[in-house]
Amino acid sequence: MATAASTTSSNSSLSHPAAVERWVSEVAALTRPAAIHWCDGSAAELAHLRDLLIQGGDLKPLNPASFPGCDLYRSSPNDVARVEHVTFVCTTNPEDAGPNNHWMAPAEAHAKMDALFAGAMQGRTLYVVPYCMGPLDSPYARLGVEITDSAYVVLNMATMTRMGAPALARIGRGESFVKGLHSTGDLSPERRFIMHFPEELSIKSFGSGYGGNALLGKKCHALRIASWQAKGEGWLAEHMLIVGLTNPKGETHYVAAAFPSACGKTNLAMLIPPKALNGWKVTTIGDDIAWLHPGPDGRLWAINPEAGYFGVVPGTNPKSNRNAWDMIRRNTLFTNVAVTASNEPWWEGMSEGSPALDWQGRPYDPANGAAAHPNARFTVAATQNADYDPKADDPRGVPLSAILFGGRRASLAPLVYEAESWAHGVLIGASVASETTAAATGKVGVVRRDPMAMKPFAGYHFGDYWQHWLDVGAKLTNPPRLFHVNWFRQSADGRYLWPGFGDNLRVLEWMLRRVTGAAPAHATPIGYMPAAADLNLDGVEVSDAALGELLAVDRAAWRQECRDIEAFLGEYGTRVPTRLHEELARVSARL
Ligand code: SAT
Ligand code: MN
Repeated sequence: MATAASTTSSNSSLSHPAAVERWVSEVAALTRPAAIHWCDGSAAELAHLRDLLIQGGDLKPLNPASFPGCDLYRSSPNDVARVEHVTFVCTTNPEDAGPNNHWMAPAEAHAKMDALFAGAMQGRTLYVVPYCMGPLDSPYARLGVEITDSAYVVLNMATMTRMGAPALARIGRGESFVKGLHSTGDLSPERRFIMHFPEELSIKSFGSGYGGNALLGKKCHALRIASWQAKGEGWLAEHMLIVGLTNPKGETHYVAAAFPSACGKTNLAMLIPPKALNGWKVTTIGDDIAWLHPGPDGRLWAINPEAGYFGVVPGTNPKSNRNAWDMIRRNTLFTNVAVTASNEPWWEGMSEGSPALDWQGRPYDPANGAAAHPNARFTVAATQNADYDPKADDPRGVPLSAILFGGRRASLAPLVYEAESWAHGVLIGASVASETTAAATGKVGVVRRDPMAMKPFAGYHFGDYWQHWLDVGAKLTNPPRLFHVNWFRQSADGRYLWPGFGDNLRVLEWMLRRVTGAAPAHATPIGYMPAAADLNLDGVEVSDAALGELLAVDRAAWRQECRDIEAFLGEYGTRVPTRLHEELARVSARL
């Protein structure tokens, strides 16, 4: 083997499963690192990596008095979001990737990537990062190993996953694992590709150090590869938060919700009840990804495969998300925020302080745009959330009472409506549309279809994916109810019609009364809806006119929407289940 790499002595006691060892040797021969480090996930190891990054100037400790244990990392300015245009699903049959993915033949993709990886780690350390997605003792958890040359990625993976020796031990007991190979390369956008090989359970990512491009356990494994695995194994890997809602009588229901990136999943997962509903308690299971399994009891059970939050920072303040605000004041890794003169992190939407340096480290000048990047992020352990739900560590997960779909839509979509059936709900999920956000490169604010908020993340053909949703539903004798919500409805002059944030609990409260059979609703052509009087609106300022708009179905606009949905489904051809066309025809006929 043509490598001078050696394992560091600090962790040579780890026993290395042969399959991992073999793959690491192959990768080392190709990438030629100066050293190999097998991560055990210990506190000492993470402290050492942090010191290394600080010494190298990549990580800047923030004010230790007000933000103890917090650091700032600045990305390369051209590397601040996911890059969907160079993200590929590489299946033997191009049809399997579907029109929703970019496709490349596996052999061609491997050749392209291996050419980029050749010699890419010279002078660098190759980190072997074993991780477990989901509780370590859960039968629903899945294993992975990421090889990366970025210590920043290792620190993020240590927070976002169950990383280290116990995960490697599970692999050592013979469980299969996803192989994720990552190098930051030279960060040039022309040499940046994110390739998925679902048939081989492997990922190759080159040229980016950012978020979903580089923390391979997250979108690449837990959504794109896992959705493919889930299809074969009868479960669902979804882009959903999971939240526990306990009413004043002490009854708890769990709800999952799919919204596109940067549409408030973290805020909903950490909702603080408004005063009028202060007998309620909201607890967080997860804020981004849910793995859903039909249980022996006919219910749908959810685990959060992640162990931390990689949340959008701008807009976080005590009013929008008190828990997040408190949670990110210690032991938090900030990426691309601004800093104040007293070396505290600063971002737009923060009600105090002012920026001295912007996210690129330049003296702040409003002429350069926002001080913090709009997609600036915090990485923090989920257990730091004051309302962390210990059931997030339950190997069985939690049973779901409801699933919400939603997006950011200034017009058309009402505040809330309920599907008539599972199949109707699958149509509603498949038709989700939202205005684009800063989480991905490209123009912001354009409405695009984002089925189940999975457009960038479904690892296979959407037609097959919708059929799989119908198949999973058929196995559930006690399925969660399916709803659509829109917190982002605006008036003609551009004001939000609904206060959102904590007040969204008023809508959730109605849903849970639907689940228990206690709440009234009326049938509309698009589904069941509440009247204003069916919602608890104590102590909230929403005018009758606004409520009228929020709870109305504009039939002419919805007839056009149905034509748009029909055209959209048409883009997916014959793999779209007939049942979805039938459900759409029923809605159209009622309109
Ligand atoms: O994809 S990221 O992990 O960078 C964040 C997101 O889009 O949810
Ligand atoms: Mn997300």
